[in-house]
Amino acid sequence: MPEEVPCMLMRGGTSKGAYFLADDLPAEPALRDDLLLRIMGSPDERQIDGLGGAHPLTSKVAVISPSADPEADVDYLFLQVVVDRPEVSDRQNCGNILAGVGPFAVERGLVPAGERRTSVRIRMVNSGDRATATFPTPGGRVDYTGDAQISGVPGTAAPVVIEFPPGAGELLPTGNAVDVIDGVEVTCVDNGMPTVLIPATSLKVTGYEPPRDLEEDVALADRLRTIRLAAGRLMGLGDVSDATVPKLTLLAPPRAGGAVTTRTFIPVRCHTSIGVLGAASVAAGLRIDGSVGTGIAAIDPRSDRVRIEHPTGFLDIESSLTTTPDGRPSARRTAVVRTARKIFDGAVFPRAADRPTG
Ligand code: NQM
Repeated sequence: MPEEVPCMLMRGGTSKGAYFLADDLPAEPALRDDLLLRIMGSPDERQIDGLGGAHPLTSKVAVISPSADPEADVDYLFLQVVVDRPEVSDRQNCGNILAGVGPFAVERGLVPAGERRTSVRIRMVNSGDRATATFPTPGGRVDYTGDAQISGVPGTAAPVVIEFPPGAGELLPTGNAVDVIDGVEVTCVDNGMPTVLIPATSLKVTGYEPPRDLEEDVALADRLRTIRLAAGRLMGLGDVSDATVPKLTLLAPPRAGGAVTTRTFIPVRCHTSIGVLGAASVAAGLRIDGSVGTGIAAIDPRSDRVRIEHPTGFLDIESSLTTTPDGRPSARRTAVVRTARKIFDGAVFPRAADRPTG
């Protein structure tokens, strides 16, 4: 087992994670996951002995390697390191951590930098979907500074423009624009992140509460868990009791000029903003005729832009849909602007494996 592991800590969008070259980690998933738990400091709700930030949004890992796919430059495997359980999950993707993947690939020499900007074609291993990230590289070096501002991150930074071509999966995994679960009308949608859309008022909340208040609402947590377990089965995800997907997004009318207000559960903690692919799924879901967003969201049919309001501001998603020859809605284009920052580059020293006591 390596005593020190090359690692770059980066902020990707509104998340923070440890980025590794696949070659610097064990190839065997069980050994890799054991090492990552000891690097991040899990299981421990404070992650006091590792890099993790004691929240799902800051307990994330990206594993990058050159891609064998002719349409991609690099492969990106996302791993969620559970804070308080000895678990590492590859069952979800992460569009925020994705924002750091292109810059990391250039920094590590996997992709040559352009003279002004660089586009990196990324295969997202978790879902098999692709993305292209474009960011400034003046003089052949990644420049993290710039004037792009994203809600939930102080200050400004260089924009990372991410384009998602249509994915292969079903936008409506249950085949329905609306399903009724536990007496509540929901829309189960997947435009990169399996997500269940729920009108907030149908769970007796407004949808404008601060995340902490919602997290402390025990009755709400109970309802959400019931709905999530049933939705997971309907969406073909099987038993999701230990999975981080599907996410649950409560919808309420916009209050700040956007299309909708959201509170998203990931799936137990309430997101302080919203995930990128989660927002892409919300935006697509709102555009589907007859979805539960009808009558709640204000969607401008003349514009691709959907402004998703969330607890710390908003996230703009460019989203357009098309219809398949047999009449199913499907994503045509999804794009987003994020920012990323290199925080440190060096070596991380994993906590040693536990010794037997006594
Ligand atoms: O939906 C949190 C995040 C995410 C995921 C989560 C994400 C996405 O904000 O693409 O970015 O939903 O667990 O990093």
